[in-house]
Amino acid sequence: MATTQLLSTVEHREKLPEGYERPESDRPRLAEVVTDSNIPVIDLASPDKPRVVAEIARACRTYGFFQVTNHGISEELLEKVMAVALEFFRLPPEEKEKLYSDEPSKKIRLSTSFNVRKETVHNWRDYLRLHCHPLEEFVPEWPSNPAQFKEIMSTYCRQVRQLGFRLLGAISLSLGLEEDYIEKVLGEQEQHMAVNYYPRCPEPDLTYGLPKHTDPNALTILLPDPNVAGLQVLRDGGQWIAVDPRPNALTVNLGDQIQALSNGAYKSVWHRAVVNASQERMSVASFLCPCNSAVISPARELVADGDEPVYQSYTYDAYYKKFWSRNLDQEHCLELFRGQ
Ligand SMILES: O=C(O)CCC(=O)C(=O)O
Repeated sequence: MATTQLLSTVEHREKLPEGYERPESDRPRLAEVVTDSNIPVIDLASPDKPRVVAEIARACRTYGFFQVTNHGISEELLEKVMAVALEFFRLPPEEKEKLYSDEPSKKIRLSTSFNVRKETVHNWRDYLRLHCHPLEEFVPEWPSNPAQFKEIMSTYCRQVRQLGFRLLGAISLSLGLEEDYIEKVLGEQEQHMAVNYYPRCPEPDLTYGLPKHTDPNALTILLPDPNVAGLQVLRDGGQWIAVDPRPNALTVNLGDQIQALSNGAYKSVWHRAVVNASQERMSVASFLCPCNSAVISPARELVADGDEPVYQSYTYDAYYKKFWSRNLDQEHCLELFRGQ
């Protein structure tokens, strides 16, 4: 595919180009979405640690999503990350072409939509996908334009990884497990980043930035655009709710692997990104992923005596391959790993 298919290289003013319009039955119905101010906001600097763990437990059971404040990553760094990411997408087309690929297994690539080789309808998103761990191995291949990109993004990656480990510890405790339980199971965790750019869209009612999906990894930490909402989360009962970005907060969601490890107690929730006609939007998603050989199965302590675990044991490698062999918005990938 030629780079001209990157959305960020052309201004689309009047109509969606061919291939982006969803059928009537699969549109975002933006007028029906509500903004829910109840999405939990958890202050990680609170001295009352048991309370933080209890709040995490409640957020994971009911929403699968929460926002964290006082997370230890400075406002200044968050601003720099957003600014340098935007600068990247503003580079001239010939500069972006150097990094373009639609091969999902490529560890550093600029791409568009989700999986253009498989999907039948495209999504209104360009994204830069970066593998981030070990940093020394991958940073040399990251974009060297803008000049500050590598330094700012690698500083952010290191800090977000530490935050992720803290959260995984709190999530383990909130399940009644040892604090290091999840970290031990996941092994030497991989870390990936998706720097998402959603240009202004002429017909936002007809398409998605990203259609509904769950994340295949363990934990996702999202730096949302502070000025433009676009992330929406599905509640039980089928209501889509818009997450209102809070200044300096990071949005956390559980991936499929935490749902499996928790024996289904915690949910990897469907979410999607919608676009709008008046403003471009960015987000930077950091994914903590089990190492490929990690064996994922429900924690024994969470399977009641006499019950069978909800999910089979599998390696993360097998799960990840299955996830990428499908379309993003098919049934929950974890359903394919249910116990017999
Ligand atoms: O842009 C967003 O708010 C959501 C991004 C997302 O879900 C993803 O990158 O997987």
